[in-house]
Amino acid sequence: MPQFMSAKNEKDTIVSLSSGLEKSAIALVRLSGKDCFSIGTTFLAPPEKLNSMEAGKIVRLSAVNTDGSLLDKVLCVAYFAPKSYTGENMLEIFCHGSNYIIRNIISLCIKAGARQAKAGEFTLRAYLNGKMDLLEAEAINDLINSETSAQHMAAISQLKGDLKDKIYSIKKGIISLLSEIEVRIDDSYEEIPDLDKKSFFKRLLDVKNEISEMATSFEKGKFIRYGINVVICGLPNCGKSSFLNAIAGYDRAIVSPTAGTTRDTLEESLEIGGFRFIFTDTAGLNTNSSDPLEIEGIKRTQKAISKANLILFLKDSSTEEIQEEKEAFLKVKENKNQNAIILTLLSKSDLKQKRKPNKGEIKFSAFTKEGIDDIKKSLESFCLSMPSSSSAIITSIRHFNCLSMAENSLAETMKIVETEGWKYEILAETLREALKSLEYIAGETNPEEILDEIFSNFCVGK
Ligand SMILES: Nc1nc2c(ncn2[C@@H]2O[C@H](COP(=O)(O)OP(=O)(O)OP(=O)(O)O)[C@@H](O)[C@H]2O)c(=O)[nH]1
Ligand SMILES: [Mg+2]
Repeated sequence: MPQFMSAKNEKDTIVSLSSGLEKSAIALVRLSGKDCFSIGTTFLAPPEKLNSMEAGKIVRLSAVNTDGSLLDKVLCVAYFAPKSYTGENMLEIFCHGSNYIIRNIISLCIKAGARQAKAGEFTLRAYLNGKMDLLEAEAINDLINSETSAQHMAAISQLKGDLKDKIYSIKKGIISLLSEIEVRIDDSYEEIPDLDKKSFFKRLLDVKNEISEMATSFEKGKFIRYGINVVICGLPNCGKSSFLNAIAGYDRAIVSPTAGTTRDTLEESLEIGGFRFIFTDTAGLNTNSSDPLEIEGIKRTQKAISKANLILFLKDSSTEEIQEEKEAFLKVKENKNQNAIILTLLSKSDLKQKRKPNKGEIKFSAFTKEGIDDIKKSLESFCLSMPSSSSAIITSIRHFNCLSMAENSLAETMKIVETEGWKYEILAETLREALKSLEYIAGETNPEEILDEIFSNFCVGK
C-alpha cells in the first residue's frame, strides 16, 4: 500500500456522472465516501428503504426534488467499505439519461454535502485504499480509451497483470543480487564465502537485458497507443488522393486530372489489422513550382514527411520515370525521420504500364482496387515486425521511462565493476536505484505530484 495514503484520502464524499455525456436511456451517477447514504436519504425516497439496503442488491427508489415533486424513478445499488470499487461506501444511482435529470441529481447530492469528483478520483481512491496498484489503475483508463483491438488487448493484458508479473520477476532477480552484495558489506560476516563474481556479473547482465527487451517493446507499444503516421506522397497527379479514397473506402479527398489539386494536408484514420493508421494525403512534390500556394503545400508535405513513421511514395506506373521523380524521392529520404520506412507503390495498374515494379514495390489501382489488400497486409506486417518478444508490451511512456532508468542503473553497476572493481557499497546503491525505478511502475512508491498527473488524464466519473 502507498506510504502517504492518509493525506490525500480525503473525507469528502464525491459524486459524478459515470456514464457517457451523450443523451441515453439510462445514466449512472456514483457517490463515494462515508456520507454517501446519508446524502442519498436527503432526496431518495423512501429513506427507510435506502437505509436497509443490502450490498450489491438493486433497490427501486424515487428521486425527489427539494419541493417534494418527483424528479425520476431510479434504481440504486449500495456497496459498503471496504468492499467497493473505491474501498469506501458507494452508492450508484441509475436514472433516466436526460441531462436535466442528471444535472438535478448531482446538484441534490452537492446540496447535501457531496463534492463533484475530479477526473480519475474514484480510481485514485481505489489505488490509495489499496484496491489496485497503479498498473491496474492505468490499465482501466487505457481500457476505457481503447478504440482498436491492439489497444484493447494491451490494456487487458496489463489489467490481467502480465506486466506486473514481468516486473515482479525482474525485481526478484535484482533483490537476489542485492542481497548477495549487502550480506558482504559488513566485514563481521567473515564466514560468508567469496562472491562468485563471474556468475554474479552474468546474472546482472541477464536482468539488464530483460529490462532492455521490455523497454524496446515500447517501439511497438507507441504505435498501439498513438497509431502509426503514414504519409502518402509523390509527384503531382500520381494518384495520392485516389489512393487515400480507395483505402478509406469513401471519397475523402478531392480527385481531379489537374496536377496540384491537393494543397493542404488531409488526414484519415483507419484501423488495419487491429492497429490505427493515420494516413496523411499531401500536395504533390513538384520541385519546379513557382506557385506560392503550391509551394506552401509542398512545405506542409515535407513537414508531414518528417513526422511520419511510414512513407508511401507513389509512382504513376502509366508514365515513364522522370528526373523530377528521382529528385523528389531523394528529398523524401533526406527529410524523413531516421527510423521511418519508405514503401514504394506503383499506382494506376489498370492503365497501360510504362514500368514494372522493382523488388518490394507493390502495384495497385485505385479504380479496380487491385493491390489494395496487399498494401494493407504490408502495413500490418510493418507493425507486427516491431520488436516485442515479451507478452507484456510497454505502451506507456511513464513505464518506458521507469524501465530506462532501471536499465541505466544496472548499466552503471556493471560499469563500476569494470572500472573500479567490486565496491560493494556503491554497487548496492546502484542496484537499489534500479529497484526503486521499477517500484515506481506499479506505484509501490510514488510522489504525489506524479499521481496527480496520472489521474488527471482519466475521465471524470472513473
Ligand atoms: N486509371 C486510373 N486513373 C487514376 C487512378 N488513380 C488516380 N487516377 C487519376 O489520376 C488523376 C490524379 O488523381 P489524384 O488522386 O487527384 O492524384 P494526386 O496525386 O492526389 O494529385 P495532386 O493532388 O494534384 O498532386 C485523376 O484524374 C484520377 O482519376 C487509377 O488507379 N487508375
Ligand atoms: Mg491529391
